[in-house]
Amino acid sequence: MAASLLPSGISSLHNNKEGKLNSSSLKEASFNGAFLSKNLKSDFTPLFIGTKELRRKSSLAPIRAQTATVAPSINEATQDGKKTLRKGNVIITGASSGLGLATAKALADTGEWHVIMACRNFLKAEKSAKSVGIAKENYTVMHLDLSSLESVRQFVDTFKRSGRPLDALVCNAAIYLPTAKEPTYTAEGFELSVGTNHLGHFLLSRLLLDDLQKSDYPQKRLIIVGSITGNTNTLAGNVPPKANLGDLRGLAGGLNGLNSSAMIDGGEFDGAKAYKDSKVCNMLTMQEFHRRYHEETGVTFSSLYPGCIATTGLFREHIPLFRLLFPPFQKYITKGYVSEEEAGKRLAQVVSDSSLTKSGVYWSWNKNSASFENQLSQEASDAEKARKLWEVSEKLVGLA
Ligand code: LMG
Ligand code: NDP
Ligand code: PMR
Repeated sequence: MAASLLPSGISSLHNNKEGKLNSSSLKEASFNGAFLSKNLKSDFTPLFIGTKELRRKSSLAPIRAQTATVAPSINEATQDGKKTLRKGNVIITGASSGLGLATAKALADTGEWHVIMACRNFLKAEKSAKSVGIAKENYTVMHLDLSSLESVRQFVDTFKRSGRPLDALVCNAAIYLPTAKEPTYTAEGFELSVGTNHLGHFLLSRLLLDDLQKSDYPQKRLIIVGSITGNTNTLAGNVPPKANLGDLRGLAGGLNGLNSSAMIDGGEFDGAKAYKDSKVCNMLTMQEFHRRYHEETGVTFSSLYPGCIATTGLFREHIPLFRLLFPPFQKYITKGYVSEEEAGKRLAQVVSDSSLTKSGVYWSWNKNSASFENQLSQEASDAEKARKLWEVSEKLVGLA
């Protein structure tokens, strides 16, 4: 089973030599290969409600009165008789900056997507959307603080009440605390990096899987952003401190720094390691979703390394010298650098490109920005660890 999850074709490590891979062996992925051609685009209008949609709406009868927008059904006849697709609805967590914002912009600009920006800072998200020029009708900001499971539940509840179908969910938000000397904690008392990046998203995606499954969109996708630094089969993943979940004893103990360690493996707190560990959790979770739910739900589960976006807010807690040197280091030395805009296009492909439908894949890009199925490290593709992580995580977030 594990073997079927392993990417095929490419066996190379995803280090800075990616650009030297033979591009003929790589899957070309064009951003223009989205579901729809522009001329078949439909307006997002509540006037057309198909029978399938009506059935869905009626099952949500008690809350229909609060529903501001109703999506038209998947196929609706236009005046010239052609069948068109309604806009897709995608939730992107942490869309107020960096990769999430660039992805929101890329998807919204196609005119084919309505982006729900799931953000902890409502005002910042609104300002960011305006500053990059996302058209008003193409986005909605909704409050979500992933460092509170209560907030996650509230977000899901509000989203479900909106009556909007869900066609794609992008778990993108993350924090990185490389200079923290002591652990800090989420509302429920989990170490903040793993609590936010992994546990918050774990609960969110579990609670929204049902909505994805119900979507009548041709391709339903759940994407969890991973990273090269969590993969020890790469040079970047070998810069200390290295990711290592061990036997998950700290996580099983509640990650609270009281009766258990604040680190997943039970070790001493290290903020940079906690981040890398959380990325391993993200990549393992994607694969466990695939194993448990791909066949049953038809949802495509994916992860990716978008490239090193060395200028984002992710490094806000790092020392100023690092923030100064890191972008030129990545641009001129490792050549792993990618702009926010380019990275946003990559993630947008994983959301909507009709050639990236394969489930259980960790996507990466070579220098020419051609996507390929990358190989995860041994730990990040350990099926047994993924199962254990799933079971421990569902206990911690109150699902089991
Ligand atoms: C840990 O340390 C911390 O302990 C932890 O708390 C946490 O912060 C964690 O991952 C985060 O890091 C990491 C430590 C690893 O790394 C460093 O301290 C190095 C920081 C490097 C940051 C990048 C800046 C690189 C500066 C290059 C200047 C570029 C200027 C560009 C100009 C372009 C001109 C065209 O420590 C180690 O991994 C140990 C080994 C590190 C040895 C460093 C050797 C690296 C070799 C790679 C090339 C480096 C560049 C050489 C400079 C050439 C200058 C022209
Ligand atoms: P940014 O810091 O720019 O974006 C992170 C986003 O997450 C922000 O919008 C931030 O909100 C949000 N966020 C943080 N905490 C919470 C929370 N508790 N609840 C809700 N939202 C929260 O970083 P990037 O764009 O670089 O990171 C995006 C993703 O890309 C991450 O998953 C990261 O691991 C991944 N990645 C990044 C790489 C890089 O080189 N930058 C490389 C590989 C992967 P706010 O704006 O309010 O702070
Ligand atoms: Mg790394 C060989 C290529 C390469 C790539 C693609 C990255 C990506 N890094 C590479 C190499 C190196 N880095 C080398 C040789 C060093 C030692 C000088 C190095 C150091 C380094 C530091 C200190 N790198 C870092 C840090 C961070 O604090 C960043 C981090 O680990 O965040 C968790 C980081 C990153 N390097 C990357 C990428 C993508 C990151 C940041 C973000 C992430 O993984 O999400």
